Amino acid sequence: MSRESLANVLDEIAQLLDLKGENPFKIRAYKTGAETVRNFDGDIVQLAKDNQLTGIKGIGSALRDKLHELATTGELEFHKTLRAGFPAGIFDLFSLQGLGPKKVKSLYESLAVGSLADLKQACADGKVADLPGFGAKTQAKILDAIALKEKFADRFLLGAVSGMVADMLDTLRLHPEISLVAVAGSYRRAKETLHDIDFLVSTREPKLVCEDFTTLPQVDSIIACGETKASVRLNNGIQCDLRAVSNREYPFALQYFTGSKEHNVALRSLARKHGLSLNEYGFTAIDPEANTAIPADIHDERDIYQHLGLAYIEPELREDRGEIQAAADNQLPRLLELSQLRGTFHNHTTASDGKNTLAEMAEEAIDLGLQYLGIADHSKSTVVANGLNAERLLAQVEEINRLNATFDGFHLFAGSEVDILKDGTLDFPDDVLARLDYTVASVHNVFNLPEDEMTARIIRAMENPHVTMLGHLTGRLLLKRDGYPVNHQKIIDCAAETRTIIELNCNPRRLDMDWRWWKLARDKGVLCSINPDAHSTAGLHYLGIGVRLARKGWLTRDGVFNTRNLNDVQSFLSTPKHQR
Ligand code: DGT
Ligand code: CA
Ligand code: ZN
Repeated sequence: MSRESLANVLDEIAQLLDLKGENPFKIRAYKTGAETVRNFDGDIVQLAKDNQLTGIKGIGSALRDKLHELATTGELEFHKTLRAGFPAGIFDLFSLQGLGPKKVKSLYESLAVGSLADLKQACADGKVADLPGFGAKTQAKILDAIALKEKFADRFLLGAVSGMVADMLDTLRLHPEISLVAVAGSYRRAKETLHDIDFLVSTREPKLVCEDFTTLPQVDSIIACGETKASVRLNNGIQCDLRAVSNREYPFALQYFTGSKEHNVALRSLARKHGLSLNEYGFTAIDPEANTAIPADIHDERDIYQHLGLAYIEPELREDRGEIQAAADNQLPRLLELSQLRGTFHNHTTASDGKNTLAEMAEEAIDLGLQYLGIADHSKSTVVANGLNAERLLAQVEEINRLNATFDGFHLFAGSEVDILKDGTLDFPDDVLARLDYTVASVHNVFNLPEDEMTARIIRAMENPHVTMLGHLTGRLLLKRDGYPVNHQKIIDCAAETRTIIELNCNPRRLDMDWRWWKLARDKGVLCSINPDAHSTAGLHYLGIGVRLARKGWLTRDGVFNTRNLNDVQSFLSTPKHQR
């Protein structure tokens, strides 16, 4: 059992107890237990196996025994019994945006709604609107949430699968019959969400490799297993294909299965101009009579592009958005790399809704090799995240000053993630913001404005001389909710004019501003800051996925503010905004 599955069982118990109307303290104990398991600094699974959980804050004696049972047997009798009391489909209801346990409970008790299909039918019949505490508006919202869930069905977050993919790659590399291995498809192109994962290997024993692939520990069930291809479903639900080819075919297969489809279509039409047809097996002459030279020396993807007169195109750029012309003109950008980041902004601590202290966050940033870390806890209007008022914020600035005196070659920047209020004013007055090193301004409420009002609201915030950067532009939560409508073009123009940096929020659920806009922003001279929006030390590691999406947006070192070294950042921040 993994740490995550232990925590998930505890969360599920909390939900089930809630449905049963159990004592809130008992429910809270399971929720806290799940959190504790997720964030415990150490091998909690092993400790549970060894029955060594005594004395861990957040895990009482009842949970201790249950975790021991779970870790040793993979099951929990108490959980199974609870679950058996409800229809299996009820858990899908909890994942609907805006549907809490109270509402699920009343839907279940009053209307016997036990699945998404039941709920959809009950809404269609107008029964949900008649329930006390619901009404027509809530019913409409539930229908929207179901539609959203259906729209996102079978898609997964890039950030949620990357750890698993890396583990599988490591295992495949060790296989004695596999010489080359890669993940192709949307994963390799760093699409923010994926439908499936496409593994590619080269081998002389394709059938054997396909069979062995289906026995990887991450595999839940086998969909198909043939001579050169296998399809499986992994434990987390995502489908995963393996194609086995020869060494000679490998570069062609890698290029083909990396896609995108649109990129490949454009590349094939270029090949045709050279008299060649290109597919996953190789180049062939279109006209066998025409004496077309077939390249014999293709060893990797680079050779394929080169033969067509193109510079190598990084996978992230292969979306048919101008990369082929740029490669022909030798005008491709030299893409950003993780190692080029020198620090980062927009990070939370225990002062608001973060899980780690200032000192712990700083220590992690130092371990990551960064020269500086920007702190930006929530401001007072974001009450749910324990936002800071001016007094607490200024006390934090003092604490940051004290800590800074203890560092050598590392610096904390004192900032705030200040709320952009409904009218575009900020949650702190200018004289408070003036005491900070920098400010991230973000929208956290009143999402339902029309596009022009939302755009004007954000523009007003950007015009504030103290607003250094704009946080998560659209507020989207990938596979959960779409962003609020906002005019990107106008925001980018305003950012260029007011010298406001735009954040690329690296949280795998956000990745906001979207990669499709960065090329335009860069061309207009707008700087990007790659910000993890970390709510824990682990959250700082989101920088890696942020960099992949920045690359997808054609960003280079020059276009990214936090590639600058500490001195340059300090002098930038101390220069008045309009002179930057
Ligand atoms: P996904 O899986 O929806 O997140 O996106 P992809 O791009 O990974 O799509 P997938 O898995 O269907 O196929 C992987 C690559 O294989 C795709 O990017 C291009 C290539 N490919 C697959 N089927 C076709 C096809 O019918 N025509 C062309 N031209 N290319 C294809
Ligand atoms: Ca795919
Ligand atoms: Zn935020």
